[in-house]
Amino acid sequence: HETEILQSNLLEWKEHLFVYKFALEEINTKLKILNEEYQYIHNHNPIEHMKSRIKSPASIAKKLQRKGLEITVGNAIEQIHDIAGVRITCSFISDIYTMFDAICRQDDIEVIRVKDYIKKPKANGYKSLHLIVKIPVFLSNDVKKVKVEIQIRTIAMDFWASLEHKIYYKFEKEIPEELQLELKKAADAAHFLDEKMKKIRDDVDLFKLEEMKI
Ligand code: 0O2
Repeated sequence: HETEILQSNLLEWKEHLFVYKFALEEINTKLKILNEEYQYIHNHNPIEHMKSRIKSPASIAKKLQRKGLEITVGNAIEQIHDIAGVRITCSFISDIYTMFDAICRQDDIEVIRVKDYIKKPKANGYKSLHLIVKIPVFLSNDVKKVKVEIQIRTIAMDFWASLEHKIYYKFEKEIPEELQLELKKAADAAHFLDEKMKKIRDDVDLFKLEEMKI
């Protein structure tokens, strides 16, 4: 059913969705600049790697259906906030907030929503910082403010979320309680790793400082 709806309006969908690609390019450039500047000043790059994607019309239609909304371009633009998505993977938790602050300080970016699943993880253990931002895209006769979802997480959080996404996320049925518990334990283990690596980095910094004194 959803494919039929999409097929009949595919041209209209394409016309409205092409600006999201430009918005992603704008955001990617900004993030690359921030990362390189940070590397230059602090000799440390907060971004480990970055990935961006445009949601396909079929996935947008599925998400609209999941939300109980009619499959229209208007609803997609208004109600689906992650048509354009960037995932930033950072080395340390502090890098996540460094990037967050830097993004908030950019005059042409309007942060319209923040969901901090690091301070308040989801019940299954999911952690990530989610932002919805609006960024202007300058076209020949128009300026379009385009929504982009930015997910920022550490390598350990990404490891957990990527595998959990493959195994369980969007699982139609209820996950058995004992498996939910195991999943939560795995998330705790990922968090332990984040804390451990932070401690090791702090110790190395201290060590270097001591060496400089000698
Ligand atoms: P996909 O396939 O990754 O794109 P909203 O309409 O924005 O208010 P939404 O979309 O649920 O509601 O917002 P939220 O909570 O910010 O989550 C958006 C995205 O975060 C999801 O997109 C996932 O990518 C990711 N996410 C959220 N919760 C989980 C989770 O429990 N596990 C994993 N692995 N990822 C999660 P999509 O479109 O649902 O999925």
